[in-house]
Amino acid sequence: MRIHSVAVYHIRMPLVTTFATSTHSRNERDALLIEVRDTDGYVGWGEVVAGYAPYYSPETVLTAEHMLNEFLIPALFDGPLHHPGDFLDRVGWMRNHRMAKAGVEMALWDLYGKHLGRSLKDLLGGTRDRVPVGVSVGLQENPQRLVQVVEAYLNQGYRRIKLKIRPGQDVLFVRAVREAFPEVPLQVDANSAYDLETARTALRPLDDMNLLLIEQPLAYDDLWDHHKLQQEFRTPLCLDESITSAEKARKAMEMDAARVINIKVGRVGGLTEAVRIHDLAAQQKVPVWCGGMLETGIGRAANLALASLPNFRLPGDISATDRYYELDITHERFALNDDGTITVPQGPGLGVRVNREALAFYTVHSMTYYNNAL
Ligand code: OSB
Ligand code: MG
Repeated sequence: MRIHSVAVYHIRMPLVTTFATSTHSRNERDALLIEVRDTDGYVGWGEVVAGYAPYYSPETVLTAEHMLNEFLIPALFDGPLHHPGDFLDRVGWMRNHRMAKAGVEMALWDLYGKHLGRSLKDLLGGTRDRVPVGVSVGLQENPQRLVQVVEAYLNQGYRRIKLKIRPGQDVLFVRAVREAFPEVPLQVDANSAYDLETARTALRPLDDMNLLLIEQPLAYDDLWDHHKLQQEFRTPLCLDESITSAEKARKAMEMDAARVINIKVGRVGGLTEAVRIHDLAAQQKVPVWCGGMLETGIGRAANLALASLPNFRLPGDISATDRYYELDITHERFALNDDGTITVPQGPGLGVRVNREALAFYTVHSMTYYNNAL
């Protein structure tokens, strides 16, 4: 694959419902889409999941654009690529900026799959054609409202519910949902809203609510305090923000700081690293699941392919398209099957096609880079 040109689109899409976490609330989502074109005329797409502001990760759409413009796109133009791994080797010297790298790597996997006529699922070693999914429910005003929102999702067919929590909106809210739906697989996500002391006391009652897991209660880069907290809780702790690489995952598992791992392609620097974490966790008998960043159909297709690997043993935050967007960037829309799963795309690469009209509609600005060395 010789890269002829790269287009970068900064998109902003309205969300169907406001999404509030312990850190912020938004009713639209910013992201970058990357379109890589090679000299054989094949096109690959990738999604950079960095947001408008550094609430979840230090990266933003603008830091990602800077990295693309200055370093990542020049690396793509620096000679032929035989595999997405060649690109990773060229940018291995760059510290952090994992979401920016992951977006480019995703586009290369799509391109690579199209060249070979093989799906991303097959290329990554996926073993299932449909994957169990759940829904991540943002913070709601009061427990009654939360129960209503959860009920609506259960009626749509979701089989697993994740509740966002934060200090003051935790135990009473979770208890209301647990009492209304005693059997539903339930988990919570604090997005780092507590410290060791406040978590010990505030989250204690959650340990008796039969939760699948408690996600990232403590600092976004912490391992050690999660280890300490885990020793006092029966409920498995799951790390999201803290796991930025396979190396971090190894350390977290060695110190019993994560009995479950949320894998997000962007957060860990791409699909290759995501598979590495999956494999490492499988060796340690630690279950993983696929997290979400409110992706468009592009990132969602990649998540589905990844979640088809065997150690993705818990339902992912990969909801149907209509949970997020009225009009998506891809022609394909993902729907929930009757068994609470979503079907993994089968076509070459990501297996989705971009709707150019929708793309133009959502684009804030775009830039095309040409390979001058050709
Ligand atoms: O912590 O999992 C998170 C969205 C933005 C930032 C962080 C998180 C989330 C989600 C979204 O929970 C889940 C989804 O994409 O459905
Ligand atoms: Mg999370």
